[in-house]
Amino acid sequence: MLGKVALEEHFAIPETLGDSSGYLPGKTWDELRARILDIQERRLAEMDRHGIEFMILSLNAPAIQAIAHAPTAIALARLANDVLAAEIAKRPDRFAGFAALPLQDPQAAADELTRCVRDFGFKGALVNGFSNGAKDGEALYYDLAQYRAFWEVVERLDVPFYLHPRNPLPQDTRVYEGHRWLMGPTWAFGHETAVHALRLMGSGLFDAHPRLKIILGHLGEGLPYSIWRVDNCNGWVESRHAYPAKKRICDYFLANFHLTTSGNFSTQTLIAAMMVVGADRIMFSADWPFENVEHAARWFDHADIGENNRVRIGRANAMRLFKLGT
Ligand code: GRE
Ligand code: ZN
Repeated sequence: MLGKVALEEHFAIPETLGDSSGYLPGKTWDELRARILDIQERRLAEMDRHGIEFMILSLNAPAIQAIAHAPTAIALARLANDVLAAEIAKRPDRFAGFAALPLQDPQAAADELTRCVRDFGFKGALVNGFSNGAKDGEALYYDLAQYRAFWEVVERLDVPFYLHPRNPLPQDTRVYEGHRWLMGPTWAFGHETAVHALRLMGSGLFDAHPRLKIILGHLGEGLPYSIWRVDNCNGWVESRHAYPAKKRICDYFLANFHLTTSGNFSTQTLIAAMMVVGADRIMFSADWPFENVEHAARWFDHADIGENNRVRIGRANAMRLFKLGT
């Protein structure tokens, strides 16, 4: 399919490059480093070769989120967003951006998002899970009360917020002890991110700000497959849910969330996600440079979902959500 839009596609700056090492075998590092630092050469060639017209670019992970010292996080987010804006300005016909945000300081994050949307035309934010807090071992999840004013700004700007994975903090990884292969994209990323999304849904955030749009990658980090049980377990027990939100969790999942295919090129899983959230809430993505654009595109272009759904998921949904080409 020509004209695809992709939106979980990462770059790095020298200051954040090291955060992407160690996930893949050592001998692949030279290749990954070359891929992730490039924007205008190899990336555009991959896009041309595989029918991707437009990419919304984001900083690598965990980058800003893992910096416990808020002033440093604020300065580095600003630098990364400035670099991204300059790269996009070279090819605004092919690239747009998601802001990196220093959520260690909610007000600074709101200000930075506002700056990026207003001055650079960024399409929203991509945030790598919880932010490290100033206290040792502190993980700041965005359902916490101190984030409500930030979310109000996101809703007012009317831009999506991509909740991207990161690993849990070392002290929260006991279940993976002796099984390090489960860390990162294999399993820990998805689990960490799914729980964060459930926290947002159960917190009442979307009652207060019903127009928020949250994007999850990897076909929803397992949630489409599990959301029914979240709402319906122990169905014979009355008022068994004790969370602040007013509605069922699936009501928020269907109203406030969008999914991408990043790194999850399984037709069975895509069809399951389509049956839960509908084809209008799913968008094509690759997860370059950690996954291959070629693998994503070859799979998607031939997946047995019908041409109508392919156009919606491959392009039209993103054009509408991000108001592209208007
Ligand atoms: C990512 O998408 O951010 C990612 C990593 C590390 C390994 C794989 C992966 O940051 O998809
Ligand atoms: Zn990613």
